[in-house]
Amino acid sequence: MRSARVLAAASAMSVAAILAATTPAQAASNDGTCNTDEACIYRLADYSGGIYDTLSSKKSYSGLVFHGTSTTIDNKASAAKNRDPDNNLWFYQLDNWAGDRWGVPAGASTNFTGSDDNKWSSHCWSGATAGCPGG
Ligand SMILES: [Ca+2]
Repeated sequence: MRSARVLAAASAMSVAAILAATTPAQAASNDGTCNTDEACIYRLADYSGGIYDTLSSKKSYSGLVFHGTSTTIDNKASAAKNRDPDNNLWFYQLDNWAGDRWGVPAGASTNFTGSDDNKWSSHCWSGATAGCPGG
């Protein structure tokens, strides 16, 4: 019994080693997965209907599309997650971080409701992005 248990433990360790070797260590922008440190923008409420995930602040959403689609994200965000545990994420009505804004605290998530639905055209992390006007 003792040797069988040791063998089982050794097999589990081999599997763990293989998984570690094939799993990317770094989060990747726009890979369809909302990773730590990313801003994740969703087409529909409750984090559904398409995702755009990025590690970067964006001064314009022009040309950016939801992962695996041709649907542009500009003026189409209905929910968002701020996976950065240290910095507040701000969304802006206009390009270049201008117009109305909505802040998502570090590590928080939100649905954009009412007149704030389908409104946003740029974003940045205050504290982490030079020139980001949010608090
Ligand atoms: Ca990602």
